[in-house]
Amino acid sequence: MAYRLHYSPDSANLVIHILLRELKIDVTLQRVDRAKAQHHSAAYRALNPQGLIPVLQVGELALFETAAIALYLSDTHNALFPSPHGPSRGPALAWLFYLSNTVHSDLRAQFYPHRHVGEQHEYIGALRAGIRQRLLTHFSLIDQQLAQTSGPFWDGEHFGTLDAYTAVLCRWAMLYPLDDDTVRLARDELAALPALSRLLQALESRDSVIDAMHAEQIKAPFFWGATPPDLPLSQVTG
Ligand SMILES: N[C@@H](CCC(=O)N[C@@H](CS)C(=O)NCC(=O)O)C(=O)O
Repeated sequence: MAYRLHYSPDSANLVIHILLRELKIDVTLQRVDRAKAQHHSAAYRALNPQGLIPVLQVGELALFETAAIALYLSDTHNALFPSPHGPSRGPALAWLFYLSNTVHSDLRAQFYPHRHVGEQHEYIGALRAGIRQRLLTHFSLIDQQLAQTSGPFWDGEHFGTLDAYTAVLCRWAMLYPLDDDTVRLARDELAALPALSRLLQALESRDSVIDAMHAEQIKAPFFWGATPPDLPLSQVTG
């Protein structure tokens, strides 16, 4: 089966990219040039009608939505996520949906606030301050959940989909938006969450993470003290 990942460095594809490397799947990387708005082209919208990155093509299939792609990969490879009939499947699904439709969605609103309130700056400031608080609550909740495992991962000693997704969301929350340093989460705010910190530390030196980050022109450190990919700002997420 041929795999093709439509990606832009440090966009949501990073989660999928880590999982593909973890599963040792050969993938063709198809760069989407955000500066040229290639993701808004008719050709790209034929793959993802929302015009969002990423898309993973698997043979004739064009898959979009990060969590859905991750789950598809896990289910088709029987790895990185609890199997459909296992006892931990239900809770893992709940947290996957939470990462996707709450944490990731809040980050999207943080990066693109004008899409919610227009260009009126007084509203943007209030919206972003509110989202910042929400993000702290989300990561604190995740930390409490992670603290109940033997760690460092969501499934104790076994790395999986939830780990890659959580870590990438933490990276973005501390690094973006580049244009407003009052809304980014401070390193110390996440470092105060011990179980989450343990997860980020474990992923910093994991081969699949290092390989995916390097392929997306991202240099270490990837989480604490992270820097954006070495690209013109118009091509960088957030
Ligand atoms: N819900 C989507 C969100 C994907 C997303 O936010 N993609 C960003 C890049 S990180 C994007 O395409 N941004 C361009 C835009 O919103 O116009 C998913 O999970 O795949």
